Amino acid sequence: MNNPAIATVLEQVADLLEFQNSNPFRVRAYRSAARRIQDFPEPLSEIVADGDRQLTDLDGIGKDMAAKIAELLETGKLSLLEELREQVPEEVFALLRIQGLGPKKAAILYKELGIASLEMLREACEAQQVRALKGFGAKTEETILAGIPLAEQAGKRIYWAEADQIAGGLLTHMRGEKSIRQIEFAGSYRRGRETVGDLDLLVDASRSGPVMDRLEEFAGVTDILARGETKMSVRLEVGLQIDLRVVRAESFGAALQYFTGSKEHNVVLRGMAKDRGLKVNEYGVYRVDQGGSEGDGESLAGRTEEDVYGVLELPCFPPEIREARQEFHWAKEDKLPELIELEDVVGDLHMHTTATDGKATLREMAAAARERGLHYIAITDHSKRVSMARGLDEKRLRRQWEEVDELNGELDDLLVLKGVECDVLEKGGMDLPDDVLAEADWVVASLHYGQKQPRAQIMARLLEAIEHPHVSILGHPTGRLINRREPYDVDVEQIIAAAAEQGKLLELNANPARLDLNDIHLAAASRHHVPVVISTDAHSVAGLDVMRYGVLQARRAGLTSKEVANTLPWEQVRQMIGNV
Ligand code: DGT
Ligand code: CA
Ligand code: CA
Ligand code: ZN
Repeated sequence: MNNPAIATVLEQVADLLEFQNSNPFRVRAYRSAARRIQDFPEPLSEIVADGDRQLTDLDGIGKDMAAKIAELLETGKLSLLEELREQVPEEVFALLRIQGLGPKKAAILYKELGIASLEMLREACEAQQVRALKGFGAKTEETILAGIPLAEQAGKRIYWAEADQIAGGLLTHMRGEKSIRQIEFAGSYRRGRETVGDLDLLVDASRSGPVMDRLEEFAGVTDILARGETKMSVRLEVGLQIDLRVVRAESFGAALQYFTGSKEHNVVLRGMAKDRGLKVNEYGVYRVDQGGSEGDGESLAGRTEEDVYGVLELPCFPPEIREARQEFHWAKEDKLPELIELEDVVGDLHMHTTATDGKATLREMAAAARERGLHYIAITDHSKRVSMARGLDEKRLRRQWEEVDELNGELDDLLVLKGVECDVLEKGGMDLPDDVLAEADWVVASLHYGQKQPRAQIMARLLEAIEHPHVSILGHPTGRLINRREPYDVDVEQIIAAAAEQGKLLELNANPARLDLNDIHLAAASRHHVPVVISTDAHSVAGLDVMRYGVLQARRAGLTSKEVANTLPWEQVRQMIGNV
């Protein structure tokens, strides 16, 4: 279990304790421990494994908390959380997922109106019963109602990055079973979707029994939902379901193709097969006149995915583009894009330091970027409007730039750019004077306030920012937070058109909760020849490692390295934005 996962469990404990109106000090202890652990630079498991050190050496971690963490690391579970879960009706957890509805308010809804599910909550809001409660009001009621759809989705799907964490641990665990010859994840996880509904695991093994036993033993498995001859489903503590299928070697490729999907991609594939008198299923490719189900005649292919696609004279599509959008068209034209890879990325143009809300200093970020082999980075701390993050005014910004100059004098393999993430103000206009922005190498324009304004207002602000002579790029252009916050009311097509006209760039924010722009918008940007920049928006050294999630998203959009500006040397990016 990694640090963020531990933090999530402790947050849940805090939520449930607060829901139960427990001692506020106890609630706070769990919350602050969670926050502390979330960004702790070293895996706690290493501290526990090290005989010379103790978890209690960490600030804010007492003896009791250390024992809880040790239990989590050892078993993947926390008995306290399970007890709390038994005391609180399960549906109530769903209420806690609504943005702006904390455990305290959820408790009031439960006690006063008996609300224990999102459906009941929706009805109560629509009947205007919620606004009558103490501390709620009409505005709160509206916000709650608007947040219900997202909360419904959040209950069913987790971030790809979280699924990846679990998948990695599961793979290591399963490999301990020696009879496994091949093992691969399929489904939305393999396709790299932003969120994953469940994990589909495929195994090639001589016997299924030992493989299934092994899955049962995986830490964190709480329920066996089904176990048959070749299929098994389990549920993990975190709520995620895992579907396991054990197949024979001669069908492994066919099963991998089938269960990778997407459903829509498979529909097109089956149609193409049919036109050739063939049938594709999870066992192989068959001639229709020879039956076409398992055991019916000889399959023409099935051992590998390449074979399955090959029989249909198709390339083995990268899983990321198997969504029945452009891939079959590309294949027909023999123009399958060579998708961008993490190694192509040579710069990172959005990151924060301790000058604002980052956790690492300028020098620490630069050192970490060098370690990761980057050639250039832009330091883009917040501007003054973001007072919560102690955003920079012109004076502090210029002082930071002096530090950057000094650092550049010492480094010969990394270029540090003078940047800023300048807020686009609620009333329009930039948060810093033009003469300051003119001095920057790189200006990210972002909107952090007034996100709920009507479309006309939002668009006016964004378009003005794009047209601003010193703005290089729009940061997280739609502002959505996956599973948590809807995008601003923005016409992305118009934004892309404006960026094309003004010679500006658009960000693909690689944070796994943002992934903003999304795949559809990125493909549109590429059609309009607007270069995309994949940025980490790192707020810590570890934050630099989210680049790979952004690259995955870019691949899903069919982007090659040519369409992503930060695969190019800085000199060329600079010319793109006319900063010469
Ligand atoms: P998810 O789990 O909601 O994130 O999305 P997927 O794509 O992983 O969907 P899932 O787990 O229901 O099924 C995995 C793959 O198996 C899916 O992408 C395509 C294939 N598949 C599953 N059920 C069907 C079906 O009824 N028809 C077809 N053609 N394919 C299916
Ligand atoms: Ca799935
Ligand atoms: Ca599934
Ligand atoms: Zn930022």
